[in-house]
Amino acid sequence: MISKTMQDALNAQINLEQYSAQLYLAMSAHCTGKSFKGFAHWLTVQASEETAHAAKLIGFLLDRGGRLELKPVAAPPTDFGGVIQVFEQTLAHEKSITGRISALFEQARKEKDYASEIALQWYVTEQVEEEAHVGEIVDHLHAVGDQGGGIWYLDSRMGKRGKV
Ligand code: OFO
Repeated sequence: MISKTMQDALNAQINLEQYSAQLYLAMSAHCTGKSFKGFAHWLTVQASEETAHAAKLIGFLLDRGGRLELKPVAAPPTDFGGVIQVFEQTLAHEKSITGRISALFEQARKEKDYASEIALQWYVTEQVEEEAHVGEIVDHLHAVGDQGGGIWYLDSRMGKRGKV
């Protein structure tokens, strides 16, 4: 049986994963509004991944006999500036999530909750991949700038996510 502390921490993380999905959907809509359909597509796919991350944590919590306590999900902003800023904010958000996952992992370790520690390893690895991937996108965006043909080329590449 999972501890109350761990249960609360996992419920908080589930809420954050749901917020991440909301945030990326809002960013996607923002990019669509600027006719960047490829960036919008990438962010919509990312939002679905975040929903799947929440679902995976819910499954784990229930398997451990924990109680799911869903809370209201905070409303994301509606304006994110230019595409470069959108992805800089995405990177900053992912870094903050990495911090939360590390704190959860630390908690599991402190409690000698090996099952949670092992389940959370997946999220530790996932955050490494996500930060690296988004960091690469930010680098490419800085390289091409937000004017000219380069950004439209990047937009068409981002539109291929999940279709390759
Ligand atoms: Fe949930 O994967 Fe990053 O945030």
